[in-house]
Amino acid sequence: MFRILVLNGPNLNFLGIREPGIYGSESLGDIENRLKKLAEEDGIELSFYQSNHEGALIDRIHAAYGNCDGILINPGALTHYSYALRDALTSVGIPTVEIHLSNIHAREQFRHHSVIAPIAVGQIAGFGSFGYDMGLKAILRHLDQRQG
Ligand code: CA2
Repeated sequence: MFRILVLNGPNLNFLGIREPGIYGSESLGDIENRLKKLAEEDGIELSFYQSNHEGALIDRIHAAYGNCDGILINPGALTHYSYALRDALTSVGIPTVEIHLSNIHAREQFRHHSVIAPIAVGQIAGFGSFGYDMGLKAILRHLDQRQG
């Protein structure tokens, strides 16, 4: 059974409360509940963590070392500048899929670049909360293929 950690970064606790036009009307709790159902169908063990603090996210990534097979992460704005978050993901060596609700490439210039993308298995952006469902499928496919 694969163990997957779903991480969400700064401000994503505000999902469903403000800016539904950009980020949708579902709360983070709604998304997590849907993922739990999907995971049950696929026999996956999911853990969830959201923080507005870079260091707390890094600590959670370190804690995943040795007891987690894959990570789904929406790093929020840390995507665009946090080498510390990127280094944490590289340190633990856990395959990671990067997720964004919005199409970061169609927004302000500063959102076009991700420092996480080069060390991720792949990036999903622009499909709203469905991106998390896609990310779960994608990480499972990746882990299955690796297991051979
Ligand atoms: O599109 C995404 O998922 C982002 O990671 C969201 C981040 C943004 O900084 C990235 O460039 C793209 C922002 C998350 C803010 O979430 C809010 C949710 C509801 C209301 C206000 C902010």
